[in-house]
Formats: sequence, structure tokens, C-alpha cells
Amino acid sequence: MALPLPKRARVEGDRKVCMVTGGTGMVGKAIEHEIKAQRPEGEKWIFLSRKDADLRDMGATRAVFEKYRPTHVLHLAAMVGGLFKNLKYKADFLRENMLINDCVLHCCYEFQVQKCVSCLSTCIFPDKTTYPIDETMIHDGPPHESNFGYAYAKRLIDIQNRAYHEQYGCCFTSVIPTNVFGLYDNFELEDSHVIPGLIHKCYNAKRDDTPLTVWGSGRPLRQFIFAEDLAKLMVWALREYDEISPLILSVDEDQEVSIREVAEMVAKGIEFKGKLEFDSSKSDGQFKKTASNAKLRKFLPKFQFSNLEKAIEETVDWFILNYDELRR
Ligand code: NAP
Ligand code: GFB
Repeated sequence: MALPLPKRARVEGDRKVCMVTGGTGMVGKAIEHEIKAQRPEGEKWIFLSRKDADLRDMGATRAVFEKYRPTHVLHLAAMVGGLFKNLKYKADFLRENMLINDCVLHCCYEFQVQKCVSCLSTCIFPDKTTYPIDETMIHDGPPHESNFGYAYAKRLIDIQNRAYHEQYGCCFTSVIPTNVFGLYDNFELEDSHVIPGLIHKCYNAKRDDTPLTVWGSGRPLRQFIFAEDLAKLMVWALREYDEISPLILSVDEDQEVSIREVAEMVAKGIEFKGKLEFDSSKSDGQFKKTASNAKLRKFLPKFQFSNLEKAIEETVDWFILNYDELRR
């Protein structure tokens, strides 16, 4: 369903220069595909990779802002990973993401960027909470132990946004995606998120005629958003969402599935006929983090999310087609 056309460019006559940090990652590539499909007039889009600038370094970050002079920034760059990578590297997740976020947001202020939309995650919400979780609850208690490094760095973005808005009037805001999957994901066996990890494991199990080992009990619940859908919503947010407070970008609550169900969808997508085994010696992580998308639905009541099973099949097909070049 086509999203509303963008309002006329805020700066009459001048083109918007939209710079995407983390532009070579899964979400960045999905946004690049979306912009190629939209071919928006009056907007120039730039997709940064780490080769353009290591955004942990203020000098390199200033240089890339100087080079492109963005009027709008979609800030995706981050150290990212699934539950098991978060369990191993909490100090790195905290420091790397704090460094990146400080450099990018301060440069958005220094270069008078008209608007910056950063990325949080539904996994940063308090672990002990009521459900569904909404945008007002981010700071109401400690996050789940498994990823507190990443979670506190991401929560700080919301604090930074409010501080720059109050002191300098900056239009800095954030979106809060739920678990994302799709093309161009990281399919490593250990450090990836659950869907890409299971796709890779299931591909190997089919090839080697061995069981598919699903980590944990399979009971935890998750809401999964297809990167293609998230891209549409993030481009819309950059153009149309002007509140400083964050906006959850998630499928509806009734789309929540168990890890077991998603493993079965992956097996179907790969046409794997073997056995699923559950290794409960491995962590389940957070049991659930059911998020409400009611605020999003107020803006886009008719937005249609992709069917999860079909989107997993599309991701499996891409994985097989691109097996030699992808991150695994
Ligand atoms: P991704 O595929 O790992 O991409 C991360 C991007 O950040 C890559 O382009 C990476 O560049 C870049 N990057 C990392 N460190 C950098 C640095 N020091 N300097 C410059 N660039 C750097 O991650 P993703 O899944 O697209 O996630 C995008 C955003 O969504 C992140 O902010 C993440 O926190 C958020 N998010 C993701 C999920 C999810 O389930 N995936 C859920 C909620 C929120 P290289 O590839 O060159 O290293
Ligand atoms: O996507 P995931 O790694 O992260 O999912 P979270 C972990 C859940 O899937 C746990 C189960 O219940 C795991 O036991 N699981 C089963 C697997 N098999 C696998 C597998 O092969 N790989 C993985 N990775 N999990 C993350 C946060 O939480 O959510 C990150 O730690 C990030 O910071 C991400 O925000 C969106 O959903 O548990």
C-alpha cells in the first residue's frame, strides 16, 4: 500500500540531502531499495558505509558531514547482533554505540541538520513490565540482563535527542523497530539474530542430513518486522514524523509468534524435512517484549505489513541465491 506522498520539501527550492549512516547494513540496503523504487524528486540520498567514515571517530564523522552537508539524517550505524553476541560483548556494545551516537548526533547539531531520526530497539525496554509495552515506558526500569550494554547505549539516544532539542532546538527523534529480518542480514551462525541464524543452520542441516538445532526452549515470543516494511516506515518517519519522543515500528501485537513457530516457518521455507531439536542448555533471553504499535497506527492506520511466512521464504530464496557473497 503506497504511503502518503511526502510534503513539499521544507526548504523551498533547495533539495533535501538525506544521509543514511549504516547504509550498507540490512536496514540501510532495504531503504536504498525503497528509495530506488520511489525515485523521489527534490531529495538526494547518500548511503554511508564504514569505509566512508568510522563514526566512532569525531574527526572522520565531521569530515563526512562536511563532504555531504546533509539536511536530513537517518542514523542506523551501530554495533548490532543477536542475543548470543550481546551476551558476550556487553562493554563493546555499550562503548561502540555510545561513541557512534555521540559523534553522529553532535555533528547533526554542528552542521545544522534539519532532522535526524535514530534507531532504538524494542529489546531495550524494561524487562519487568506490563504489556503491551509503549513508547512512554523506555526508562521505567532496567532492561533484560542479556543485552544491557546495547540497551543503555540505545536508551541514551532518547536522552540525547531531548537534550539537543531543549538546549538547541534540534529536531532529533527516534524510531523503535522490533526484531528485524530480511535480505542483506548478517547470517553468521553464532552472532546473528534468530531468523538469519536459523536459516543458515537449516540450510546446513538439509545439506548434511542432520537435525536442525534450535537454541533455547522455543517458547519465547517475538514480533518480527520484514526489513522491506521497516524501510517504508523509516522513510515516512524521516519526512513526516516530527515529534521528539520515539515511535515504535512493529507489526500488530497479534502477529507475535514463538521461536518454535518461526523455526517451523524457516524449515518450511528451506523445504527441510528433518527433525527440529531444542537445545535448552542455551539461553532463551527475554521471554517476551510485546510492543504496541497503536501510536504508529494513528498516523498510518492502513499500513500493511508483509506476511511473515512469505517474507521468510523470500529471505531464504535470497540467502540461497547470494550464498557466496553474504555475511555468514
Ligand atoms: P547491520 O546490518 O549490522 O548494519 C549496521 C551498519 O552500521 C553497517 O552498515 C555497518 O557498517 C555500520 N557500522 C557499524 N559500526 C560502524 C562504525 N563504527 N562506523 C560506521 N559505520 C558503522 O544492522 P541492521 O540490522 O541494519 O540495523 C540497523 C539499525 O537498526 C541499527 O541501529 C540497529 O540497532 C537497529 N535495529 C536492528 C534490529 C534488528 O533486528 N536487526 C532491531 C531493532 C533495531 P559495516 O557493514 O561496514 O560494518
Ligand atoms: O534475535 P535473537 O538472537 O535476539 O533471538 P533477541 C533470540 C531468541 O531466539 C532466543 C532463540 O530465545 C534464542 O534462544 N534462538 C533459537 C536463537 N535458535 C537461535 C539461533 O540460532 N540464533 C539466535 N540468535 N537465537 C535481541 C537483542 O534479542 O533482539 C539485540 O539481544 C537486538 O540487542 C535484537 O535488539 C533485535 O530478540 O532475544
